[in-house]
Amino acid sequence: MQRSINNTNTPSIESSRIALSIGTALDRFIKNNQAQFQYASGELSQLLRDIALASKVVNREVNKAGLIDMMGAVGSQNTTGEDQQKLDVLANIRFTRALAKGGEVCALVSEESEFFVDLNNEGQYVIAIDPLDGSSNIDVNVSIGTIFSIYRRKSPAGTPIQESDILQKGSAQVAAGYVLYGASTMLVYTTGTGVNGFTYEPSLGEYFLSHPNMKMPEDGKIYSINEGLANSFPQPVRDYIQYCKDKTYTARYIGSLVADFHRNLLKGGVYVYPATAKFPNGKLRLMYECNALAFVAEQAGGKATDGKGRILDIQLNELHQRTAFYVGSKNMVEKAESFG
Ligand code: AFP
Repeated sequence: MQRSINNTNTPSIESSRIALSIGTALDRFIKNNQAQFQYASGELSQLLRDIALASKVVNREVNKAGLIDMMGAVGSQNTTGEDQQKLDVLANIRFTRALAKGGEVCALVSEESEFFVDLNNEGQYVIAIDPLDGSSNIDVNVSIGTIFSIYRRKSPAGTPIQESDILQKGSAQVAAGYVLYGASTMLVYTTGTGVNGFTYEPSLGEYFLSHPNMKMPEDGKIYSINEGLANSFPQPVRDYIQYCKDKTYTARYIGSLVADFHRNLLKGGVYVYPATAKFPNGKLRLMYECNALAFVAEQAGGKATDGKGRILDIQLNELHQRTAFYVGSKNMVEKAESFG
């Protein structure tokens, strides 16, 4: 006689200790939540899958970066006679290729390219990406990341891409997120209905939901700022640093935006990159660094400003526009801003 798996005499599969649940895979999560998208056509889902796939390839390259260096420095040739690429160039190629193949993207803006890349006029989405942020940290084996923003184009599909499709405010993002290549690799993203984090399981080659519905603590005790540049910060920022010291806050600065942001998202803290003498408008790029993290921060209950106003409301005038960036726990960002 067949027995039901719910039979009370049989230990349920869910509670079995010999087969612990591995959780929800990214693919399934995307599919289950597809109906929440404003445009539930499946195209955005495919796009997120393409990003995840490219990130797995980049993760593989990042993991063996040390090995590649041992085999030949940048500028040399590999065994097949091809020029060896710097990892950030390689990451750019991986993401561009994955996004071009899918056909959902009409234009791609990347930190690695001066102009936008015209992909497929039929595509409904514009992507802004920093394929490998913090790449100066690669040589020393410190965490780095990929940051991405996804916009819906304004002009009709099938027509040539317009400037207004690309230069949209951050508030128009339909999805955004980042991949952190760290002690473990994580994909964190939002489609405007909260933030979810997935951890990569290398032996299965899949991301699994590990951080559902992430919330940034409203307060924190970590401040992340390149204090070595303090002499060239505006006085209010220097005053704020002094305030943090008076409060005996903890200083944590990796110099890898994704890693610094991710830590503060989990633990509570503030990241500040203000205007400096060298970068009077701030160093970080609005379109493919700040907008995405600002969207994630807000969706997790945090805050992101340029010291004066909301990052997501800044009008974009050029692809590689820079901005000052204050992001993190709501109360800490507000306190930093209150210094003027
Ligand atoms: P790289 O990609 O050139 O390493 O730049 C990284 C970055 O844009 C961001 O990840 C860091 O938070 C920031 O620069 C660090 O800048 P400083 O070295 O000026 O502090």
